[in-house]
Amino acid sequence: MATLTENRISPEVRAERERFYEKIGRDDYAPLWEQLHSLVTKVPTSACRTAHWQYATARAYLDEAGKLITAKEAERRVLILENPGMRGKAAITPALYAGLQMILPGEVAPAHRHSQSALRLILEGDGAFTTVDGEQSLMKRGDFIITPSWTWHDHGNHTDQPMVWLDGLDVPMVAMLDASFAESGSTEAQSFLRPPGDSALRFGNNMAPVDAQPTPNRASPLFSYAYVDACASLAAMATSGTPDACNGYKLRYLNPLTGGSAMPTIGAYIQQLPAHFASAPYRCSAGTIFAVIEGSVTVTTPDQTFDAGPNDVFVIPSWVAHEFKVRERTVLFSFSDRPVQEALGLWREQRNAN
Ligand code: GTQ
Repeated sequence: MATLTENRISPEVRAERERFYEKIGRDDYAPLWEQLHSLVTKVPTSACRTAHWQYATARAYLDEAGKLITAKEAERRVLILENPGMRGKAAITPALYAGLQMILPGEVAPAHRHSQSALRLILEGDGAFTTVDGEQSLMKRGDFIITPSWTWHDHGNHTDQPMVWLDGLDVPMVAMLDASFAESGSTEAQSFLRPPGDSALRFGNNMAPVDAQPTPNRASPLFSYAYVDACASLAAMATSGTPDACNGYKLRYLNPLTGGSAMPTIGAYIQQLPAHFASAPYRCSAGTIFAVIEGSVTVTTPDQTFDAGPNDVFVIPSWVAHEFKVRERTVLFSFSDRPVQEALGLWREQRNAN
């Protein structure tokens, strides 16, 4: 990058500096002053762009993928949602990965575990299952399900309908830290160690076993957060309260043992925008992935406006101001790296941002 002084220096000095850079470059040094301001930027400036994936298109591609490869052969039959500004990186924001996964009737996605944390937001289907560390959960549309770091997980579908969900993982973050570990299970499906619903009964009733401590992976002991429960909470907020000017009625999914996010690296949220709601412009430093569960929303940023309907996914990069407008009551799920930024003292937001 050109420095401010560049125009004022003589060609001789310029050439001498270039020779110096080349010489030190051979010994793996580089001059900071040539790139200081592109490293330490005044505001976030990654290549990440606002982008929108329509479900109708995604669903047709998933159908095609379903004919080309089985879930078992693929291990995970997923179409990665690649940010158009960061193609080839398997990233939807610099820190996070998103994909759409499909399991057809009778299929199995075999057991494995990895240091990456994963979340699922169920988009389509009713009654396929995921098993996490020996506990099976049935999945319904709108449910939020977690696969914390280093937990065994396999997915399967004994229903007669395809099952599709949005995957969110901290893949780019773990790659940046060079902390990826993974292994395959010895069997396709795990054996059950606990009955279905066990974790919800132990930890989901505003109680916890008396000596329960946060686990080393700092993830919630609840694996599944049912959409009906989230809807009931949102409805209560909407019945007796005013919506937040930027967020409407917004809840975060939490780890009952810590009060923190359900997983340490990814925060997940659900919000209801009441009929005719128009949000105040808002931005924050956590690039955020949204999925529309109910209704539809017109999203406006300084560069673009688009409409997102049921099961559509869109991403708002760090520090991009955005406004939501809805006609009917709309429910949005979202996830971001906010808990990481908060833990490190980096997270910022600006309300009424222009
Ligand atoms: O379901 O385990 O989208 O391991 C990417 C990696 C899903 C999964 C993804 C994975 C999974």
